[in-house]
Amino acid sequence: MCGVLRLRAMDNQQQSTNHSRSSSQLFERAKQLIPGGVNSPVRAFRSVGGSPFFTERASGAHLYTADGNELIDFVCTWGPAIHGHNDPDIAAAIGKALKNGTSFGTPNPYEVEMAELIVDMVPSVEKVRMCNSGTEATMSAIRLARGYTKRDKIIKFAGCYHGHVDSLLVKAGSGALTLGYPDSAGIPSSFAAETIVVEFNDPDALRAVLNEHAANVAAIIVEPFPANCGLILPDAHYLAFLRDQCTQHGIVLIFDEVMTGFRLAAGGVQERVGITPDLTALGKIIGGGLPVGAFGGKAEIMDYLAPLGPVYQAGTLSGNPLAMAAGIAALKKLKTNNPYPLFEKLGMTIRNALINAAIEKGMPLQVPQVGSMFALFFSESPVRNYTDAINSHTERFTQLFRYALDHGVYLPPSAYETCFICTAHDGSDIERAAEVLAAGIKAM
Ligand code: KE4
Repeated sequence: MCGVLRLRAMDNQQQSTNHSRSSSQLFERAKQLIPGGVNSPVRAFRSVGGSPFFTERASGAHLYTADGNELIDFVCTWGPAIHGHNDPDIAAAIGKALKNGTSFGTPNPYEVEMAELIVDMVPSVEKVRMCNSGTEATMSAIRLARGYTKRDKIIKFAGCYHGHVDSLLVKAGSGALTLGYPDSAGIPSSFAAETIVVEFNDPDALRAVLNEHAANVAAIIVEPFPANCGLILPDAHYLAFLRDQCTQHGIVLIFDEVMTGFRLAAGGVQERVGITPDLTALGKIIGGGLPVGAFGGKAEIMDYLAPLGPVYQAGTLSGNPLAMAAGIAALKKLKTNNPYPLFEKLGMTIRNALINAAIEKGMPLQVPQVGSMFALFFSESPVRNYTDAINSHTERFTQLFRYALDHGVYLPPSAYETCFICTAHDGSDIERAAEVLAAGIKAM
């Protein structure tokens, strides 16, 4: 029997003794002041029902809620907490930097060290520009590709989410798909007209588009392992196919590794599969939990950026010393500890528990898993693209989400997200979570 974790039944209505306000009280106040009561839509629990819990603090792989509940967390703040929450080395780095001030608005030594780390770790990156979110990173990479090629169109893949960039919120995944509007309102049709959407893992579909539009396509942007409509694994050679097509047509290949960067390998997917994009968008882990994004790649392209070149991009807090210090500590820890073999082991533990439980139950379940990322599709066959994903039994995911939460395990509150494992899950947490998720499937 694994170590019993002190868990309390999940009850948002429960007023815990040592908390001045419950999640439901906080949510009522929030809804008066913040649209939907949240600062990012996917947090609203809209697709899984009920109201979101509020987290008061986090440590390791655990969240501690305003209702006095303790949860094993598989969202990991949507990816950044790869070392677990409130990592002592990252906290110490922030504390040390804080003594020197919070923001200078001038170049600072931290930015140089961060740039050196990224160039050292990410194979395709010769030069890099820091920004403040994944959205800024992909938005800037698209603008740079258009400025460099002097072409207007971009190609993205159905279900991929690249942040809330106007030109990329077209058949997008993550919260947009979760809430049912993958094509957001407020985007002029003239903008959307410049974005061509193709089904992932379908070479013929891309060839057909390129036959007609290649000469006017600036960039193909792709999550190399799409993880915003659940987790979709690329067919063998598909990423190499994208690379070849971009090379052949002079199109900039952008890997959006905001989620997979530093997670699936120190150098992200591009190190794992040996494919070299022209530009890479980064975020999440790179900030150690503070707001950071970055984009980088071939120096020849990056030098089109102001102040060297004609493509403008800027940010008041870009390269902020606190965020840089946190990110440097996070990246250095990955280089030192090399947690990737551990992630493969922990990921397989969870996957095997889920698959075995589903077989015992006689319930069709797909669990795509790569390293510290996994997702659940209640589907009779493997999910290879957006269409497969939206045709899976998402209501069964919701059932499992609720069971897991009631038993102290927090999965992402949407079937169109991916679960994350951190180093702090090792040991009793992964065993307990595997036990709970297997029981949840059997209880369906
Ligand atoms: P941010 O602007 O949220 O930092 O990054 C946007 C982004 C870009 N590219 C990829 C591949 C991403 O997954 C994201 C953001 N991921 C979502 C979760 N699927 C963030 C969670 C949220 O929107 O609240």
